Amino acid sequence: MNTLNKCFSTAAFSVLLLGGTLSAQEPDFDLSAQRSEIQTVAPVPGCRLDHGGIVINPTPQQMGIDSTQRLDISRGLCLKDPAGCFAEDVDFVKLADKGPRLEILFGAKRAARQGVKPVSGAYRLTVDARGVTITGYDECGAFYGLQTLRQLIASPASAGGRIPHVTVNDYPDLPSRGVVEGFYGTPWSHEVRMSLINFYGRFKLNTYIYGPKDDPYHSCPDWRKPYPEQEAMQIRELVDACRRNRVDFVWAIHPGQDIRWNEEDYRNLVGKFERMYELGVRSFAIFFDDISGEGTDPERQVALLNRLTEEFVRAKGDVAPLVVCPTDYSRLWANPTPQGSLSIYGRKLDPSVRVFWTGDVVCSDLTPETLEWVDSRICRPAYFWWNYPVTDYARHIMLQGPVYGLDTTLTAQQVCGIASNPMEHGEASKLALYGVADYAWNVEAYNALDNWERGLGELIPEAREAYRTFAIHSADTESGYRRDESWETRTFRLDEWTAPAAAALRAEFERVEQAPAILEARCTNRALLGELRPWLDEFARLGARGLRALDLMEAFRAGADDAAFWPQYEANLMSAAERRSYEAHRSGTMKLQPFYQQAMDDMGYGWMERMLGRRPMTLRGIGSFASAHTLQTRPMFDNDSTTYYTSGISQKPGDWIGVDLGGVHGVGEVLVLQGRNSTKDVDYFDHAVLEYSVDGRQWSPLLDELDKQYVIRWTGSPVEARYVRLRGLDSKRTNHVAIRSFEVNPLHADRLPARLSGSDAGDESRLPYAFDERLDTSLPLSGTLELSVRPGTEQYTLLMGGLDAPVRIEQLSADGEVLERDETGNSFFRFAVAKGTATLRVTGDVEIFEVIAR
Ligand code: 14T
Repeated sequence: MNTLNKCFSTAAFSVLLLGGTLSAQEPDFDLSAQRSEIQTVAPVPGCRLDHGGIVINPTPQQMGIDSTQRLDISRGLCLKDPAGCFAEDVDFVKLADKGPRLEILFGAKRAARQGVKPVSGAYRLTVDARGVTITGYDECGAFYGLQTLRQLIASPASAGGRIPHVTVNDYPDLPSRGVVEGFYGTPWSHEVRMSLINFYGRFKLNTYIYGPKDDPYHSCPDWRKPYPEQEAMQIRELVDACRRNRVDFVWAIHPGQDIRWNEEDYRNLVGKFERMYELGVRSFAIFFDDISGEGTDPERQVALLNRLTEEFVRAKGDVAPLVVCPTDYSRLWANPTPQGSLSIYGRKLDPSVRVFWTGDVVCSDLTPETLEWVDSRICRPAYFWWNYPVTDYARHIMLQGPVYGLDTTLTAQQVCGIASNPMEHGEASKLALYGVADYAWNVEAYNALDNWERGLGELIPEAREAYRTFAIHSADTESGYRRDESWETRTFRLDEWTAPAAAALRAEFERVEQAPAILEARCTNRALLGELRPWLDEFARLGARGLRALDLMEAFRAGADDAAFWPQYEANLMSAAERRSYEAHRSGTMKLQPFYQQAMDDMGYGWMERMLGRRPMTLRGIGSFASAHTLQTRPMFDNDSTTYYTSGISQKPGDWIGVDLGGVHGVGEVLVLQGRNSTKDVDYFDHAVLEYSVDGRQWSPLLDELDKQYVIRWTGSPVEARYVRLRGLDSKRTNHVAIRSFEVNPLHADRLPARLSGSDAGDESRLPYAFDERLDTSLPLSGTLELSVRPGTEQYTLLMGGLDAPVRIEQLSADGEVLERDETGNSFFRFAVAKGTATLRVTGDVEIFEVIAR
């Protein structure tokens, strides 16, 4: 039985995304209605390489190594820095006047003589018998030469301070490489930002765009106001840190939700830019994403950007060209016509302004096709805003997988840069940024898997293997931007069990269980550990229940004794609280948790069948969406109307969602509850038919022509069915579909021959859970459960859990005489029905999973 009463109110005007709640502003529309992700999971490309003990990220364009020759720097290097720019950047080497020289030079002419490519950031680095020479095309290039030297020295091949002779000729492929702090949710702390800025410098990322959606001074309501003293000081510090790391600090403003296209707001905007200029900011961006109303007018946006370019950027002389994020930032809703905003940008926007683009959908791959589409409209190479590893639409996940989905044939003529929008967990985003840095620098050589393998060692060298174990199982989004996960793990169903497969999986679950403690003990980046901890805690539990599931499978297959099996099985069921806690910090969603769940379900159903002497009705999701065949459908059957299954992709007429009962049963009642959270939600079939089938091919209607119905209930004289489904009919709707409950033959507490007595004996509405032939539901009892014994019943089996004290079981005659009294401390209790018993009484503080009569 379901509690239908919960959560029928609506949050119609807040932006709700796939389970996550956004909160910066509250636009008067539901953007998620249009959100759509592509649900195919591409495998991770690339392979692990042997780097011969030299690890440099990003991968240099050209590097020649002569390992037979070494330069000994153990007694220090003699710095020759004629420009005097790098004194603070050589802290990784010992300086000694008498040592071999470390010469750092830069400049277009000198660089040209050395064959250095004339682009910002390019450099040549040589290590030979005379010492180290770095020649940058510009100062930034020389700084990057130093970063390469730093990594060369730290590489295993340079052990003992004897570095191999090398010649590196290197340059970035894409001019802009970096990060846009552009997510909803808690903005990064100052410390995390400072740490990340150093990280950008070390890995040759040159851009940090500051635009956290939930900074009120970036967005509504306070974009017009100057930052308060303390925040202003911190921004000044960020600007300085960026300067030290040769990173452009780009300050973004998000004024579109309430901007008025008048002189006053123009002045407000310039005024704010002036205040930021005073703090040292020299690069600016304007974001018009996720807004509605007046602010979306592309003609006005262009006029503003052009005027700012003239009157602010050019007037100042030392301010970089503007960057804009259009309202049409993804192909999903961009107007493709010549009247669309992108084409207007193309015709009218000052050519110096760079334009963001997120791809075909909000979180999507970077492909030549999507760039061709947008570039031909905006008439310039787009600036790719990559919505990875951002998790603001699914805050329960932690993305630690390889960075892939970025085409390796692209050039700066197609894409002028890439900015990654990361997680609100800044430290934990570094692994992904390590990949973005590699890709953007050397597009063609990018090897996703190898980069990830290196990144793990860069981030937690003290416990790389444990980190790898966590990361490989913490990669997918389930229903957002799909990422491969657990690709080295093979799971299996109960009937596919083999000893070798079980041994391999056991070894992995052991690593899973142990990884968190190893990380806790060894990881020196405590800030990173702090971000990971809630996930690590859940990860260890996942490991433990996976191991116990493997134990149970063996016992089950060996035909374990019923009384021995039940308590172990029960102990490995997740309580509602455990489930909630896992849901909040999920990992292993692609393979590990589904393995556990499937194994428990398979054993539960199999065992129930043995206990009942017939196969119980089982519930498995089915449907036209790929995810309908995964355990993501479980929330439809969990008797909790606050959890739901979502298609995760758009619906089209004919799409359907339903249940496979595992066999043909008499179906007399069906109850379906549509929508994610309310009866006003947009994610539902607004025109549908409820159908049943015996074979899954021929369907007959139970209820036809359902019009805008969220709560769908059918009762009637039972039909024979194995499948029941809700199918969408003709409709213009393209939203996802969400279903909170899909119940077949729900038991009704008031129709059961049982009741609770005693004060606060329990929640009467949960009575059915003791009789529903399901092991994943239970009735919490604290008091007495009384039930009438059906004549002919010979034996009862009570399946219980959470016994702290013994439970009393009494058999009573019709006139109330106690015929038999037992006490048990066992969660499995089976007894014969005494002659003349009419009523059974169970008293105690206990969880009753099932009362089985035979
Ligand atoms: F500016 C854009 F390019 C962009 O991606 N904007 C937001 C961004 O701040 C957010 O972090 C990102 C990932 O969730 O997606 C954009 O926000 C959305 C997109 C939606 F499709 C918010 C709600 C949506 F329904």
